[in-house]
Amino acid sequence: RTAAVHFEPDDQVDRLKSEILRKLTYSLGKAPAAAQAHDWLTAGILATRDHAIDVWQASTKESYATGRKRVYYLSLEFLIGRSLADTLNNLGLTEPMTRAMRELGVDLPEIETIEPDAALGNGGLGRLAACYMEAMASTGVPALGYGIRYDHGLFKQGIENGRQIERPEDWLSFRNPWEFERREASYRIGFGGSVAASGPDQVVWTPEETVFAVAYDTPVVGWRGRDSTTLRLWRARAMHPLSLDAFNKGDLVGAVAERNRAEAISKVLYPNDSTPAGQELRLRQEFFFTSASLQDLVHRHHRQFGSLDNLAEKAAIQLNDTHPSLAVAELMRLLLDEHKFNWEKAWEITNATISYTNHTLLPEALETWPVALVERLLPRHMQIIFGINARFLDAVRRRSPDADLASLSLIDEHHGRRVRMANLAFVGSHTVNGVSALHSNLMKETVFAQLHRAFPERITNVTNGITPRRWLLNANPGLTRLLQEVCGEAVADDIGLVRQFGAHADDRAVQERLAAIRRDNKLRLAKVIQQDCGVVVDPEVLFDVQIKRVHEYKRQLLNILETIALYNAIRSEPYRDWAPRVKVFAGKAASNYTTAKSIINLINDVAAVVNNDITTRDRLKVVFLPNYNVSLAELIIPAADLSEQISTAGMEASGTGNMKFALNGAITIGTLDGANIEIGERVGADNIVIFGLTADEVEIAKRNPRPSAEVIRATPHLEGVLDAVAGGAYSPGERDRYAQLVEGLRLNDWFLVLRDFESYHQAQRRVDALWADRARWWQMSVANTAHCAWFSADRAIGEYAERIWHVPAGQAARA
Ligand code: 26W
Repeated sequence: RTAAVHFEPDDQVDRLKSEILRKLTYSLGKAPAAAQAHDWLTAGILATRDHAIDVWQASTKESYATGRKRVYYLSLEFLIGRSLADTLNNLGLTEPMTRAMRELGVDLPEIETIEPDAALGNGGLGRLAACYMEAMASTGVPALGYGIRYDHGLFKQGIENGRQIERPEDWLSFRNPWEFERREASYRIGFGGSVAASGPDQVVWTPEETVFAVAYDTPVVGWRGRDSTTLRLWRARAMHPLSLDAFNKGDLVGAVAERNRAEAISKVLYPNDSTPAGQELRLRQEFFFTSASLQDLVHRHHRQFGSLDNLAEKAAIQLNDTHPSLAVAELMRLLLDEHKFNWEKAWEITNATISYTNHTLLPEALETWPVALVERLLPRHMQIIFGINARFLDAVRRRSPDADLASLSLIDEHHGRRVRMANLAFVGSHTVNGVSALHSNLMKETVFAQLHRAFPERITNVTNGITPRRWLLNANPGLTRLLQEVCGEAVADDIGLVRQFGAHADDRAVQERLAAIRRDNKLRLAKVIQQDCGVVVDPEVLFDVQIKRVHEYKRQLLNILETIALYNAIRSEPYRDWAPRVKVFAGKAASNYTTAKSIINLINDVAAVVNNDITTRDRLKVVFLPNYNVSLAELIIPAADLSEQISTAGMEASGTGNMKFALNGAITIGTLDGANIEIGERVGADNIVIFGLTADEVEIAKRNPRPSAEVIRATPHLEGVLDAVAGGAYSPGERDRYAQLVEGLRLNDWFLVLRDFESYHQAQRRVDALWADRARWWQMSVANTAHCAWFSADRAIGEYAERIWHVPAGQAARA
């Protein structure tokens, strides 16, 4: 499908120029002479959006006309980042738009950097959803992504005196030129109230409170503008924005109380990554967007096909983790109460339509809600959940009398009766998937062991993927040019072609080109490091990078403790030929996660000491870049030599940053965890640096913990490092600042920081040796890029489409 008429290059530039000027004049009401950078950006986005709309309407029209099956991707998070550069690239308009802007006196790359970074997500799960929306558009899978249009995305992180401070994020303050408000697509979302039986399986629910969900649509254009998907985000509005009663009595606060309560639902993203907030407002968010999305898709299906009997043939609903688990109960409610299906038929349709992706096995991350809360907020849904549970447990009991019903139940009876959202999602889905081979296997053995016995066919694996358009073509144009020269222009269309790059691993000319590209990328990053951290770093040194949410299981603490050991070693033998390094950290900590915040503080305190020590001056630097987000990742990843993927084995479900680094040619130092294992299998054991306990060994180590004191005694240098940290060597103004952090390790090394220390330290010395042999290093780098095409999101989406959704892709995913 061709999106728009193709023009000769010059015509195209002229056309874009006049489109931009029209937007500036008639949509923004600005004369070119008065336009500020931000006005040019908005005009550029609006002009680009017109081109996206051409694609979008063609896609939508086609999928309606042919009655094709559609995917509905329900996610409480979409971590989008900036959109202009990627949209232009996918539309093939980067060149002409750059020229058009230049002829209007505007530097496009410069104004692109003032586009706000849409951070409607916390980390991996949210970014995955964004990559998948783009990959579905690129591979021709008709799809709608459903989520919440938060007024405020993930908080902005500042570092003050070495400590994280949170500032509110405000991405909508200049409006969002990409979106379309759809007042006509709005639904009533009920809360509370009472229920009364009205038929054998039917109930009338009379909510006590009702809020409106209003749709905001954004087109997501795929590669070469062949196709597009839609991101539909819901905003909460009050039914009655002003209570006239209260207003007339002079109660001005009371007059807007309903409005405030309703609009609170889409006010702000919860900044928790992996621990449930447990607040009522969060449950309201979950139901709000789940109900709006299901009402919308059921309504549209009914309008298109006149019946819901064939819903499962035309709709695949994917639950991105348990946050939208209420979809199971809400779809049942719509089928039973509104469309008068009987229970059996409604259940059959629900189960055939829904599937669920699990993203974490950390026990503290598994969502549960008190039965009493669900009952009060969603009385009908609680009834339905009990109904599902009774039938499910009955069926299991009949089939296998010795089954462990207490652990299968949708209700946890041990902690004051709570609804287990993972069990609800699991039972309600036809397929449940993990996000890496190891993770999917561990699901079967641990958290979902009993459910897996009850449904041995249900769990499958789809290893995560990343979009190569954003993370290679756009983030790393230098490497992309080289790959196109070596593997052909078509690598952009078929990332699988990077495999040919592998044949050039020993080619000196290729190695030199790679070194020059990396150096340029490092220079770009060095400028930002100087601006944001006030530290001058030399682009010739090894850039050793760990960027991700800060969490104990990700073990930034292991990295910084080993950095201290290295610092001590350099100081005691300053004349040895140390591989000069800069340790780059970035990442946010949940605002209430004290230990993670203390780790950030320690990294910054260590940086202050190390960076001011003249003995280690040209050997070691430590920097913590504030406010990690998608845009910063796009800058950092192409500049990385070494990628730190050092989670405690068994704890990182997959990781996706690991894939981005490897595709860009960084060498991974990592544990055998998540997708690291699959990266290792593809790039080969010689081209990755693996250390530490395996997931099986971690299991054993946890059952039989070795006392920390013993581990410390057996590990050279560790005692000194811990004593220094605990004794205030890095916090001279507050000597016991890290006493608790270190005491925690000594008491219970739950994440095996101490246990894996020596192995990690040795692995870093192997890195030193590899770096010293630069030809070897570039060989490894080539192998990483050449063998990581499989981690393309197009491949992952192809697997979902074929094995879970049963939708034909428009274009076969080639990876
Ligand atoms: C309810 C609290 C909560 C919030 C977020 C629980 C769990 C989460 C997410 C599941 C955390 C998350 O982002 N998980 C990450 O998902 C990525 C995409 O699959 C994986 O690559 C990461 O390994 C996993 O940590």
